[in-house]
Amino acid sequence: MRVAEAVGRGLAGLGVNTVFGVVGSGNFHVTNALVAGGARFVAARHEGGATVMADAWARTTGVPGVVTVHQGPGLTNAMTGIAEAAKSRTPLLVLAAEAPEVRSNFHVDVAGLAAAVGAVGERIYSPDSALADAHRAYATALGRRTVILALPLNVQGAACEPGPVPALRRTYPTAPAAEAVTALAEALRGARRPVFIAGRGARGRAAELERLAGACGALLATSAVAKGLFRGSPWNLDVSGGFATPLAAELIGDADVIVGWGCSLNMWTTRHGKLIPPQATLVQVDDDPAAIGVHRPVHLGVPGDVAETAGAVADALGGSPGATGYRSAEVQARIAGQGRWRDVAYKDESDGERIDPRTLSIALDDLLPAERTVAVDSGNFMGYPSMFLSVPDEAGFCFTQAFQSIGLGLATAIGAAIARPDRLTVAALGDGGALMGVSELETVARLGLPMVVIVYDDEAYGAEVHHFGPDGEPLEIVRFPPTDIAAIGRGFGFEGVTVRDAADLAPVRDWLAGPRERPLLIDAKITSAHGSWWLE
Ligand SMILES: Cc1ncc(C[n+]2csc(CCOP(=O)(O)OP(=O)(O)O)c2C)c(N)n1
Repeated sequence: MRVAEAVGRGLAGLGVNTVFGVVGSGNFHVTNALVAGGARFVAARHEGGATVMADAWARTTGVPGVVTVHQGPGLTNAMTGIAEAAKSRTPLLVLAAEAPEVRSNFHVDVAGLAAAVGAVGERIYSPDSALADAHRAYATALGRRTVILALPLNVQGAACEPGPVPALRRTYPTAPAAEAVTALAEALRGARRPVFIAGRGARGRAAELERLAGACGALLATSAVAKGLFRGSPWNLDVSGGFATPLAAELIGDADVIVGWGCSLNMWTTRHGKLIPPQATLVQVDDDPAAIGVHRPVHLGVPGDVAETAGAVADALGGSPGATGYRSAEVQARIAGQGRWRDVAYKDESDGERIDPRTLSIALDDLLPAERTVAVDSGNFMGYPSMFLSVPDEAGFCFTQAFQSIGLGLATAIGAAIARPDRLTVAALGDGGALMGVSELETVARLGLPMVVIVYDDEAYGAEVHHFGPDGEPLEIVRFPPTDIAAIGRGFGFEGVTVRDAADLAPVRDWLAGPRERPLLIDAKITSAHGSWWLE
């Protein structure tokens, strides 16, 4: 058997059942071997798209994603997606063919590219070590790393005798130290206005956090990437940071103890630190000790698994009746009345020609089924779908924004849609991001994904317009003439609707009531008199 086939079959044997990619000569055999081993192959139209799809699939399923790319340009095309995944600590394995001859024009320094963006460089060293090399790379990815596995063409083509694939290692959650549990219980026992901010490391652990929050009277918030985690709790403040509602910002700003759970407390989650009151005791719980205190100094750092730590601290507090803490009837009523952005009064700036993005988002929130996955691109517009479209839980929001690249939103939606076919996937894009990632519209149509793509179309790079406009800078270089994006969608096989007014959403209602045989693209011509609140 050739190494390429042994590696593909070996990875399938480890449980790889879905692979994204763009196939060229260098990854043809390994990809076909994965398929022969039982994996589904999803062909993207650009390696950047393929990588982001695998990333979003991994985030949504909780299982490492796998993407396969051709040597040279196949890998360089994938680099933005790889950077996003690496910065997000997505478990992702990139199978990258490699031209080993250094004088070859197709040769690129794979390990150097990996290191440059914070990914791990691995390689298939020899026919004898091939299976062990692939196994090691997959196991590293499993530990929340993005790994580029170089597959040199000369080694891929060599014969090997594959032995049995060893099972993957089992790992167990990290228990916190007893002293740390006591210290955190002490801090919470004395807290009058505690707030929990849960990050991606808390996904899937809402029940344990809610039990502890109930015992100490804490309010609940998340970073953007964990949005939806506390859906349904009357104490849910939704997202902390730039996206926060005025009420969430006020209540977090009055906290006396803030605990970040699996949350890095970075500049976005804390509004560059301004959301964290200086007098508050700041605690960070993370199963990676190296993550503690990276973005801001904390008073107490607890290395430990989020669920294990929350459970141990709740037990330590146990016995006594739950403290009221921040949970007064008044706070509850305020959250019920003003806890969502759509509850915040605003002046509708729709003028018949262009629709206010808030009005559009609220109307879509009402129209679209609650069982949905929302994927959002980058740009001025991005707060509207992120905060005005509700999601059923943390798996219902996919936010590939660690690198803040525009153009990733559509591929994100595709990966999430494949991971959760039971939910309607909604891709929310700016016109800039939509046109940058446009090639994957064909992938949506070809795969028959029943997706809704909403383009918040201001005919500009709105983020730049609103960033530089107030200073009187010339803006011609970031404005564009009108584009009929609905027609572009129809060309790819979508149903296309242009929306200038809430009444124009009638075809969306019809599409939702119909068989949804073709995906739907909504080109919403939005107002853009000023920047969105989070940008301002
Ligand atoms: C790959 C990449 N190139 C450039 C940028 C800089 N940038 C940030 S937002 C933005 C404009 C995006 O425009 P659009 O998608 O239409 O959204 P809008 O800001 O208009 O809401 C640009 C160019 C970026 N973030 N990523």
